Amino acid sequence: MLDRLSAFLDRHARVLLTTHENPDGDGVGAAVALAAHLKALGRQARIVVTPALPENLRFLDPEGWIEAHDPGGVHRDLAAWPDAWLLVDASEPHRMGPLFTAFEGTTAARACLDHHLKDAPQGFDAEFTDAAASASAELVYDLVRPVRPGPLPAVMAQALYAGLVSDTGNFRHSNTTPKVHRIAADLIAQGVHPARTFNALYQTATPAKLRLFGRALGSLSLKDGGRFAYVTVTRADLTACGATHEDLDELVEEPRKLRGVEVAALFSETADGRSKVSLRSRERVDVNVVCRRFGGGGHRLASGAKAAMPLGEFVTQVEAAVLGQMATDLA
Ligand SMILES: [Mn+2]
Repeated sequence: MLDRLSAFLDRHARVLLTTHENPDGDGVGAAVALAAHLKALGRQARIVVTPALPENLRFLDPEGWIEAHDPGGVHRDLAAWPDAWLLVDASEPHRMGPLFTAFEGTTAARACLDHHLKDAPQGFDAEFTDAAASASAELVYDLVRPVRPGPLPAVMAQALYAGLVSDTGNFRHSNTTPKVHRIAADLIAQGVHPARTFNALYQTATPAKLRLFGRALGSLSLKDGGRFAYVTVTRADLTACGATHEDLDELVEEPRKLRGVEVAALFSETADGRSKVSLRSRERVDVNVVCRRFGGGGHRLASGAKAAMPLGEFVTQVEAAVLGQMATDLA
């Protein structure tokens, strides 16, 4: 797969890298590392994200490579720029959000690089996926490291490390393999600071975020004898706390902390009025199956979905699906 990816990148002089809407540390980290690699080879690489890069990921872009998608302005003709358009850390074109329109209109070769579990990706000319990888950053590392045996550029090492940290939940999730630790060890030996990375990624809460967490924890619901736990956040909650949707990050980890919980969920209302769920499974329940039923997906132990229905109705439907899946998987 990586040989195919390498050949694909070799065939295209101008590579546009994008990731899923609301970029995370892995999508951004993998894209930055790959851009650093391509630029060092003398290729043209751009990274466009939507919406803008979150505050806590800015340290991954010290060179200012990342462009916030501006469809009415500088990116009006974005579709015409690339020879290849590579979606990083997702394998469903619509997950690009507003960037999808340009993606649809480009004559560039369209490809994806991803580690999420999905059916065969649709809508691409080439796909580079490996569900066994912990993170997209792991795939980029595997692509880059053999051809760069010496010291890695600092930007690249930092970006790859942040990607691993993000998708393994600080080396806590079940995708934390011996290989992940070996890669991390290599990157730390290159000069990456684990504590500084953790502080930059996660120790960034605002008072509004803590107030929102307090309010959300007050909504805690327990079902099935405490095996399913969830919290709910409405747009009114966000407003009351002066919080933003970015402040919901990591909130789903709170109900997951409960002893005896098999599945934890965060239900929220999106800015465009849809309902959203983030599901986390302790180990045995496949929440990817649940989310796919609602048009979403992700991994077996971490998935999400959105639906155009009122939050209360969505909670009822997802709860029924989760309890059904738990009955199957915990039998
Ligand atoms: Mn990822």
